[in-house]
Amino acid sequence: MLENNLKEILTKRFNKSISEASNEEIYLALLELTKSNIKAKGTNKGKKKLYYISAEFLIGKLLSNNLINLGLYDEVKEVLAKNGKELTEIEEVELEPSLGNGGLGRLAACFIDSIATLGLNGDGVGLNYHFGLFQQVFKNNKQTAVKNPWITSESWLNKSDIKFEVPFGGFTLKSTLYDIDVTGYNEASNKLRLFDIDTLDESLVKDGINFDKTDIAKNLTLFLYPDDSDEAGHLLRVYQQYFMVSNAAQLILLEAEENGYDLHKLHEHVVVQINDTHPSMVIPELIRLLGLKGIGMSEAIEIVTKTCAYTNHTILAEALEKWPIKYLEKVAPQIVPIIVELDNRVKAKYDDEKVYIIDKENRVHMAHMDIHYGFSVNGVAALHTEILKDEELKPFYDIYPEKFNNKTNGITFRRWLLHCNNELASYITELIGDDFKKDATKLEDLLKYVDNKEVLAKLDEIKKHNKVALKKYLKETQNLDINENSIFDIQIKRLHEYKRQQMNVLYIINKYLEIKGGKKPATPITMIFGAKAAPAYIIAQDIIHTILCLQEIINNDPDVNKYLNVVMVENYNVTKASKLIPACDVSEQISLASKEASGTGNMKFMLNGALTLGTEDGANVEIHQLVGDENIYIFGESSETVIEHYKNADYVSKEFYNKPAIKKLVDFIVSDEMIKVGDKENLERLHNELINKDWFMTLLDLEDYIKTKDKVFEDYSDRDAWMRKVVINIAKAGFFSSDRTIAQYNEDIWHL
Ligand code: 26Q
Repeated sequence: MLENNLKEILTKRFNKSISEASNEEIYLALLELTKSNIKAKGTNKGKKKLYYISAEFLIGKLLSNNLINLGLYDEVKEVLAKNGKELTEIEEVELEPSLGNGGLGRLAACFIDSIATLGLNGDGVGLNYHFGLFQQVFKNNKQTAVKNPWITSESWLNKSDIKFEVPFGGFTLKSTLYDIDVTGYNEASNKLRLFDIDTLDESLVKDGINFDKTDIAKNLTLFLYPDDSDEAGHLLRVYQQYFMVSNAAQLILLEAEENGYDLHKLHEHVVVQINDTHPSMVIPELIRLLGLKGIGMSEAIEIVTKTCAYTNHTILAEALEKWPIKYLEKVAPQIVPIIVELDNRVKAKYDDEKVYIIDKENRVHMAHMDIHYGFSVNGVAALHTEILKDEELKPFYDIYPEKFNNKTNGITFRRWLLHCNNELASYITELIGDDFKKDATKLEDLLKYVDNKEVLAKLDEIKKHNKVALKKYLKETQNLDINENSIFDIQIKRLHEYKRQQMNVLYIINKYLEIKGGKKPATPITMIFGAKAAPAYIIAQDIIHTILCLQEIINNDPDVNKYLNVVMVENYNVTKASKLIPACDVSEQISLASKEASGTGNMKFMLNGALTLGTEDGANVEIHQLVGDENIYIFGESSETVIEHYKNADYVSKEFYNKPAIKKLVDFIVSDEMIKVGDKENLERLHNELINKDWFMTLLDLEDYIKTKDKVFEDYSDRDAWMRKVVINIAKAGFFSSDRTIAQYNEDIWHL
């Protein structure tokens, strides 16, 4: 049946059989076949609909994901194999849409998968960035950035006939809506709705990622902004945000009217989830549009407050968006009086400056608007939500305790197990059947095998296969040679000081010096990094530079390279994550306690049989609780201690630097060896930062980190004991299915 369909499409389009067709032609045929299968299954319906508005949807490649969700993956793989073709090679043809920075964008992608899987009526709404987030290219041990085109003449994007007009200060832009089908696992589909402008001029981008910022009508949807909340002058970002939410609000009202809903009861039919503050202007925009439909201000405010819910993803104060009101006056003057009115109502009721929307410096605090004028505020892991309630958003929690709730993040097991680690998924199925595919908590059935040597050995063997596959991939893509018999220790995530890649760097320096001094590890170690840094984030660039210099020195040192290697994977993205994670032994989750809201990579690693080396931060806390002390490696100061240090401003990195054992490691950054392969200016800046500032307290936890990590590598030698821990981690990962997270959102917030 499927085989005939595929043959038919290939004949019609290219007049070729499966074995004659090129990988590109087969990809196009599978695209067509998949789309028509999705259509045949229909879309989710319901009397209430969710709009998940997000500036980012880091969806990754879609072919295999959709085939798995439709239940066609194995059959397609077989049919292709029969004709001498490899599905994994066909996958290579597809370009990855880079419509996100990191965790927040990937979370949105996992969520829309789970929303469809649970059969819920809910669409994602965002923007169609043509060049997405920049592509990272290494040159002279440094990151450079170029555009990342992903839209081909035929793709998953379907142009709809929906068009709106978005009024900006002084001009209006016409929008067009594109849809991407979002398949559920054996269920009907939903849509990801991406707005774009017709007048975009891709030729504005010449070299790198620079372009003429003046003409919004030509540049609005060229790029996604990197997560560089420190940088000043984000006017274009505000244009993007208003364009996104005005379109979203118009779409919501259009669909409400098509369904004949009474706009006075909008909240009974619509719920809007605001993904961080990036879509916060949807609140005044909806109020404005309801006003145009004849609904008075007070009633409109009430309706919108009952419709909108806000998710917070960060406690870093500098990352909470505060736009100068001047920006808003320029971009969308029509919503400014509404924001002022919303703020006046707050000021009339509360005389605490901390809860005002517009501050003394005339900046609009987007999160404050969301909390006052939304019905739900959630954090993304238990610890994170507690910190929001007790510290960062305490004045709001005092006013609205009933609005606050926790929704611990999750990941879709379709992509992060079934697809990326097919061999492991098949073996699990052999052991416990395939109920876990629909109910992830069933993975706990694996616990009965914790002492079964045969099972442990088989799991170890699967890990080895994945390591060999990664070795091959890194050879092909970056011409790097890694040792499949070494321990794979992996830190992959955006480059940020609070995530502390620099602490991992200091560990590597320590190990390097130890090996040089004759102390060799029992098992060789490969330290793997993957990270993009916002181009304007200088220290982050310096850290990447340091890692690349260490890679050059260590991998070329014959005294050391048999025992230790360093690898920085270029252009880390979803595709690379799905090759790295199944091959990992040690998952690095070493953020400064209290700073990582949740993390989701930690969950992906655990599910794929890696052990966590981490601080008591974000969702690590919940992983720790689930697996127990014996099956995780926890180190570092607690979030309480860290928060106290900030309050008292009493952390002085120099005091730690002055310890000889630490000084030696930090000073290596500016050693002759390093300066020979690197750039003195970058290395000195990082050196100085660690000694004189170290805002994220790297040196505070360094000694405990080194000690704990050494223990991890020692423990690796006892294979049975290690694999026992691995089984427990996989078995306990079920809680982190995004199906669970979404069921909780629906139960507590959305009520679809
Ligand atoms: C803001 C202003 C201007 C330009 C960019 C931004 C910007 C862009 C992206 C600010 C923040 C982001 C992304 C944040 C993010 O990814 N947060 C992560 O969200 C994950 C999902 O909840 C959590 O697991 C991570 O802990 C959190 O860091």
